[in-house]
Amino acid sequence: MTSKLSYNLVKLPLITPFTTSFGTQLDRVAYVFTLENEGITAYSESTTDVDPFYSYEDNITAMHMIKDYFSKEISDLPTPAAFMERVEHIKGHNMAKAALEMLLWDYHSKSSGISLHKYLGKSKGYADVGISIGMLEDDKLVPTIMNAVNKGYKRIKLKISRGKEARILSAARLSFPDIVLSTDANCDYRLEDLEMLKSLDQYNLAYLEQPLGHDDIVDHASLRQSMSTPLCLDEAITSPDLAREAFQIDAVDIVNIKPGRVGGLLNSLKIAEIVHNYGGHCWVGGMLETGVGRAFNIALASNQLVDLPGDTSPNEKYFSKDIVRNVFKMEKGTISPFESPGIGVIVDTEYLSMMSTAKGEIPI
Ligand code: OSB
Ligand code: MG
Repeated sequence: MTSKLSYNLVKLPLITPFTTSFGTQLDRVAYVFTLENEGITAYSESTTDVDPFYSYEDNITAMHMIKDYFSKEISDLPTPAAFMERVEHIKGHNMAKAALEMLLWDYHSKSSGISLHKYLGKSKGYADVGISIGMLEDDKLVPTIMNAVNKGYKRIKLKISRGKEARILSAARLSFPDIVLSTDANCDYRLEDLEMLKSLDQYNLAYLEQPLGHDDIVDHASLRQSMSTPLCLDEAITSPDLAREAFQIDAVDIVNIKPGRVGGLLNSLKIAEIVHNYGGHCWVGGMLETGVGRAFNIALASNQLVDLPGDTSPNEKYFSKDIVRNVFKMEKGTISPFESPGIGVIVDTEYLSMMSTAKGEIPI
């Protein structure tokens, strides 16, 4: 077969710097992969970033794993399930695996002539949308929330960090007593901060996202017992097994599913199923993806098992110009996935090339 795998490392400036407890991001720097075979062009995006601050993976580790281990497993264009079986013995590196797994999903749904959300099955045909708002200067917080509420977002999530939580959440609640509000600590607390974390119950949050360690579920189980606010896990759920274990030990109410973090869409669907079977809830998160990664997230978020609004804002929240020609529009707090085959995005190859700091081919 004459398939070709290539990559672009794009650097797109964010409209607003994005500050979490682990740092401030000014640009989205992402590997975009292209797979060409017999007239079909498939795309994917690695959710890794320059720094290993959200998880241990970064762009360089992802490229190493893809070049040295994973790319050779896609030359015969296996199904995503077959690919995942072949790489199962390679530990971790879920974001790198996911980049190729999702490339195969786009390829196979395109070669079947079916849109990805339908190809995945059980689609509602739309995704409910919330917004993730990074930490801002005090005077910008309330206007930013106001703007998001006016745009119709169905849930507002505010990033917090140790020591800043009360200022941020009390300011938000004072101005917006009734909005659906959640907060994300990105692992900034420890169980010793129990009193501070318990004090968050007063803000009537839809949930508290990932307060404790990135690889912890046991302390989260203790914390959950002491709080009335539902607990959502993000970083800590890196596999279907960990999702099951977290529910088994009562460590979680809600899972933020990110296909990159869990090794792709197949594992994402498995996790959604597990969450559902345990009576939990889930939503699809994001990693500030370009229009390519965003299209996968929105297709997944359209699944019937995804029952809460996710962090899948329209492209315009992130970039003044995206690398795709067709951007998502939000209407009444929902976004519809594209109906053309695969992820359905039309990549602006000229702009992609212009914004690339590196590009190349990976022999397969
Ligand atoms: O924890 O959900 C997170 C962005 C980068 C890294 C981690 C997270 C996030 C977000 C933004 O919250 C989600 C998005 O809008 O893509
Ligand atoms: Mg999170």
